[in-house]
Amino acid sequence: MAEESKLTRIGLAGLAVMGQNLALNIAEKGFPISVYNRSTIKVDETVERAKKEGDLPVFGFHDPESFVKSIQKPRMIIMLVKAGAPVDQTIKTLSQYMEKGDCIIDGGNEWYENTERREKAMAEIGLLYLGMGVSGGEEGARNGPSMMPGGSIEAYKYIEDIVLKVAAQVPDSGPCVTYIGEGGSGNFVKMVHNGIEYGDMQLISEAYDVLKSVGKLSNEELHQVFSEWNKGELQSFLIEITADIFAIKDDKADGYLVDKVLDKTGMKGTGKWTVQQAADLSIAAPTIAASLDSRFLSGLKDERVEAAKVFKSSGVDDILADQTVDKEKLINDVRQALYAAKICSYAQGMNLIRAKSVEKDWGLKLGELARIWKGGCIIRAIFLDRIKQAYDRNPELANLLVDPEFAKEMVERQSAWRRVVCLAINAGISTPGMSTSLAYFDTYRRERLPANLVQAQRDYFGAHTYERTDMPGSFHTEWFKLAKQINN
Ligand code: NBP
Repeated sequence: MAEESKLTRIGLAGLAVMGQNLALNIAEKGFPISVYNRSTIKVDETVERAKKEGDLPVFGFHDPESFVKSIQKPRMIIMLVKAGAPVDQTIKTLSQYMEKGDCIIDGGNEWYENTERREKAMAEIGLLYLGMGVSGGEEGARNGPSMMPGGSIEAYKYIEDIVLKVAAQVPDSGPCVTYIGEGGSGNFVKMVHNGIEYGDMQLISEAYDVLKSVGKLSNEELHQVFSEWNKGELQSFLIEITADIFAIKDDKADGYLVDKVLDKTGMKGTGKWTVQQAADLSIAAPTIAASLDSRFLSGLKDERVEAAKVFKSSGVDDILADQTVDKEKLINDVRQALYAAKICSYAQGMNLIRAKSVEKDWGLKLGELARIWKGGCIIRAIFLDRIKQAYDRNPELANLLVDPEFAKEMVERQSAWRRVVCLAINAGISTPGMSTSLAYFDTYRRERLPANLVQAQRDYFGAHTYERTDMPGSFHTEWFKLAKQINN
């Protein structure tokens, strides 16, 4: 491979699920690729797969030096290893053989500040750096993911022709990739994408719970309902796979597999980072936070089993049994509740991205982000086109909820949404995502909130001052003294 004519166009290090599939995708699009992994067995597996899947131009290397030297200059190397220390170790391993002007691209779910730290460190030795969030899981990586590259624009230009071809292609809106912005913006946007994904999954699971627990729908019926929903405004990857899941029979026992899956959700950290960032930036993201809390609570399986015993005799099960509902009406209501709550969740995610963009001066374009999420990624949905249009209509839109089209949709769906939340509350079924989304909507749309009282309390016990509705300035009142006079 050392001859100039035989050098590959790009390299990829880290051949687990994502790396292996992305390497094959790149090769299939006509870009010869060198591959490397710490454990060499994955290198051989990848080369073997490349042969089987059409003799793709994938060249495997067992040592980092020959891997790096097999790539044409300036060398572009994508890393897809576990975020954190493995990324630093891989950079150390590879960078010693790289030369000025070469570039490292981290395709993992990395914390954005780590990318910014590494970009600076790489610049000191003349290397370029990109943090490129990749979404779409195994299937997306192989056949077309959504990619969010941020960092060195110069480096992006070197890989632009590759990523434009490798990304998912959406008719009428193009490849699902764009240069996101400077620094760690690509990782940040990917992180919020994952936060939104948490929200979507939680809301879907609540729709399932209400339909199953209150509406008593069977798995066959749930399959039908979700398949039907996937033909309309809710059409999306997550609704599609949900419909599929309900149809899968258990291969180890009678019944459906979904009923045997333990009700305990794992997580890797991007949802938590999203909520932490929202708090840091004073952005309300209650739907995403509720999704995260639900994962925490799901993890307390043993405690929940005990709690269920404690409350069994207190009537909670009876509440459920008492419900009689019109199935068709319930299905229709839940569809609308899911859609309206989803708008709230996306509004929160988009506001978080905008707040960070302002803080970091990244100049992110929200409509363009909605465009590159239309295909390839886990949250891909027909609905994202609407979001893109909303930001195209008004790039300064304060909140998706007040876009005239979304506002109209929220109003049309609010009665159904309120019915579902009330029904769930009365049935003792928790719908934290749908309920908190409704509270977000009701809070955001109200001109006057009870925050006057909170501020009065703060001034009462802490002299924190308050503003008045009828005159400018900052005021403090001796509430305690006045109250004492009244009470005496
Ligand atoms: P994993 O996140 O499971 O990481 C496995 C890879 O990291 C292997 O190649 C492994 O090498 C390598 N690695 C580890 Br672990 N420690 C290392 C070290 N100290 N030095 C060098 N290499 C090391 O892989 P993945 O699921 O393919 O994900 C890759 C990245 O993409 C992650 O950041 C992930 O969060 C992100 N992501 C994953 C998905 C998904 O659906 N899985 C989707 C989107 C994004 P080894 O083989 O020698 O152990």
